[in-house]
Amino acid sequence: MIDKNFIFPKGFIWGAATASYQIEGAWDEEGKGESIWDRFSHTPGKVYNGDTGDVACDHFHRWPEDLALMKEIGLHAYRFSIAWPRILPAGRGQVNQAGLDIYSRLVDGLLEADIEPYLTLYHWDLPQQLQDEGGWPARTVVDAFCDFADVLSRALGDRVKYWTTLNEPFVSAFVGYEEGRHAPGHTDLHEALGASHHLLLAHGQAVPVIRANVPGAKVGITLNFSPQAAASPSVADRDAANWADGHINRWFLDPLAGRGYPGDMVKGFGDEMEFVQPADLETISTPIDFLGVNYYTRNIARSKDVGEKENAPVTAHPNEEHTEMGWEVYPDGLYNILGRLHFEYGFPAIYITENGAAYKDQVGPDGRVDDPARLSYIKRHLEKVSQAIDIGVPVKGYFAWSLMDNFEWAFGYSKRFGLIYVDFETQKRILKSSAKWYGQVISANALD
Ligand code: IFM
Repeated sequence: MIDKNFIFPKGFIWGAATASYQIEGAWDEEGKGESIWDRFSHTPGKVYNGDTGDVACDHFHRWPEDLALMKEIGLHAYRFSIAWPRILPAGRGQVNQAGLDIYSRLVDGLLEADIEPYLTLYHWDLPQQLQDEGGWPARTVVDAFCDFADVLSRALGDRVKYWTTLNEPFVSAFVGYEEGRHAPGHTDLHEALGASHHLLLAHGQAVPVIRANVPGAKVGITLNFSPQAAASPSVADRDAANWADGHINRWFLDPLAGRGYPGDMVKGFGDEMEFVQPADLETISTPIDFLGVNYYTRNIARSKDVGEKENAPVTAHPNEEHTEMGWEVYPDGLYNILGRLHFEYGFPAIYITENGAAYKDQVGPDGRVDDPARLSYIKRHLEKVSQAIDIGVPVKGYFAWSLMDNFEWAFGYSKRFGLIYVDFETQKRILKSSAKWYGQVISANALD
């Protein structure tokens, strides 16, 4: 029985999300070029256990089966991303028709099943050839991205109405080019800042391209958000929280909202940022139709500059509950971030494009996968979404991350986020109990 907290406004969209490299496999089939994640995962020592996305969930071949499972859950919408090197194996130029056909068939299948496609152009699998030309830190990537957006929106724009340019540019730029934990594995702040600027510019330049090709398109971008709590009231910890907020939340949000790069961060990075050209910020702030919000956890910020002894005692304690990623379960953070986005920034519409949790799921002796912790995680976050809607935040839909267990980047297959369990040896899929519960929530919120 679904209680009244789970009755959402009419028209609210219920979906689940995936990303190309995490599920498709078939890394070198049907004319696909190499991506930075192919190169990275094939480099020893980069991914846990030496795992790669070569096969992943074999969704490339098994998508009809996955589509049937989406139907069984009752999803209204499916958020997926396009492998850029399947479409343009060298990043630009020659189009691989076979690559376009694959996504075209998926889109037709979704529409036949009454599932709305929400397409993300870029979820981290840059063509390796573009990386060889300098990758995101090089301005030439911007035009290449716009060509990619043009080819895709011409091919699928008659059927796909919801377009997201980028997923989590923070991760592409800083985790890929500064921390080096993701492809291409560089550790250079200047590169990361250049990458972040060119990602934003590519987004801003692609928005009108998509709109020109897709009548009635809804175009947006997805950012990852994490509220920051100072570990103590000390000045140092409060500064650390403000810095982390600037880095993770404001660095992308402010330019998109037409406020330019946050001044405190520009000063703090101490970089010349010579790559910012006149008019770039105007392009970046081209109005969007929706903002995608990915939310998993909050962060407790503790200054590194002040020794534990000098610092005030930690007061913002993480609670005891953590997911398998070691991330604190903190549903209030979603409510806080939604309120902030609405009242301080005022985007016309918001979708929760990712929210979910990794746990150690196991197949029981009866062949079922019972995942009460994930169910509870999603339930408590949905309650917060509902409360945010009650105070006026225009949240239009929710996408669980993820439709199915998949390749969790540098963690390989060691973390399971899916509503659907995947046995990576046999490729057998099993709906977890959270998927069945989610299906009940969806049917209690029928579209008509
Ligand atoms: O798996 C990722 C996804 O690709 C982007 N957002 C966070 C998820 C969990 O780490």
